[in-house]
Amino acid sequence: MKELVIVLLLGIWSLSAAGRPNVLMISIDDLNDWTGFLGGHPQVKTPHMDALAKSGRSFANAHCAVPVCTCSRISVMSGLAPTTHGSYEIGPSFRSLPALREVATIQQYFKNRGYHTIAGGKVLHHGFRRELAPVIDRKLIEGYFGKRPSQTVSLPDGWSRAWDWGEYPKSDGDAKDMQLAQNAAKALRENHDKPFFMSVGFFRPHVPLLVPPKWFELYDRDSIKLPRAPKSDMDDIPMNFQRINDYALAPTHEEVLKSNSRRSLTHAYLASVSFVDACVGVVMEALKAGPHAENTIVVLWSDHGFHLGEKQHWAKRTLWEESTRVPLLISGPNIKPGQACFEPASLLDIYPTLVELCGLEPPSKLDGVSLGPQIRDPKTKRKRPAITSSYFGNHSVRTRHWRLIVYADGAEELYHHEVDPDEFHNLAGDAEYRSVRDELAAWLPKNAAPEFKVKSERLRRRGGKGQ
Ligand SMILES: [Ca+2]
Repeated sequence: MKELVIVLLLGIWSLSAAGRPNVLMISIDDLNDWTGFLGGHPQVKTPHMDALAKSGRSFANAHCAVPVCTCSRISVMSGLAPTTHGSYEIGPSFRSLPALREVATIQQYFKNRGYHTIAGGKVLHHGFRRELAPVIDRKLIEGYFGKRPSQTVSLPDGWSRAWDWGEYPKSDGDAKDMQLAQNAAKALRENHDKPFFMSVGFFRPHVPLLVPPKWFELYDRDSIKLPRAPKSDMDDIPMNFQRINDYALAPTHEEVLKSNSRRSLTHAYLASVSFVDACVGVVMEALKAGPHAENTIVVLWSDHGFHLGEKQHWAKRTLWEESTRVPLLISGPNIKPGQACFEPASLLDIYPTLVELCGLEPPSKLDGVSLGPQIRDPKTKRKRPAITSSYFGNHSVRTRHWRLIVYADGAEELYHHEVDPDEFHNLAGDAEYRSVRDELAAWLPKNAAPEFKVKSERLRRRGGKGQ
């Protein structure tokens, strides 16, 4: 009898969240490695994220599961790879994927275990709507786009309006991301009767690159360093990369050059990164000053990277470093500030990591692996590479020093990051590296789930409008 009571009590305790840490998950849209702590651009100013990186663990070799918004976010929230759920391009929402019908989002998983769920901004691309709506107990803000100017600001003729850029709105207070930051800050200053799982999804530096003037003024337009993008870089790359732009509304590199927009767009991206950094700062200042400073795990990530002309490409969807590499920061109670971790990590690892850090049992199926060992010691080796998939059948395998890309048609690229961080020299086919190639190829997904496409043409078109 006594044993039974203990078992029952333990059961009740394990279902209760009392005493567990809070989670503050900050996602950023289309932020590549242009942050101070990742060093992707020598002039970028991101003091708030740099401070967060210093306060815990920065995963400096972290990569998305899919280099496009919807599918990357679905992968993070489900903890499942695209090769399991079948979403490789914008279109299906979380619940429309047959493989995820019975799968809980990470927010739902924590809610089921006694957490109060708070969310706002762009978390899941399609939002927590319809049957997912009850997952969120408290909404921080409606939508994430914000006001658009009545006329375009800088847009060249013939470009998608989604790609406008410039000084808009006038002040931070009128910008949606900053309003979200302020609402999140308010909630962080409040007491809650149970632990919370707060998801804050900032939309910049996603296009349109519209942010208030002060963020443009942070940079001297004429002395901004442009990324290295030699045309000759393409000479050893298979032609199939060109299909990557099929669905996107991004301009081609030729269009950017022809309209003389390269420098202005780069300026606008840097301004947008600093603006979103300030939004992160508002949230982090409130956390530090509020009642939850000592008991909140913070995880900050971006859904994928972004090209600004490298490999003659703009935006995302490629399997190269600019598209797959993302900031991934984890800090909180019992996480000692320290060195960055250069072992490969995947955004799929967020789910199992948070479950472990909060002392919860993981769901039965997760495709990632907890980063707990690397949070404790950044030098702990990871055997498993980071896998990224873009469109069905194309995969990249990224280890500490190498990247292998294998396309659906069998074409390959191999890069040695120790000596070629720009991925300028494709070593695929070089007999000297055959064994490296084979070792990496052993990690390529087998039996990848076929691509699931939404049937509705209207939905597909709407999905295709997102970048
Ligand atoms: Ca995105």
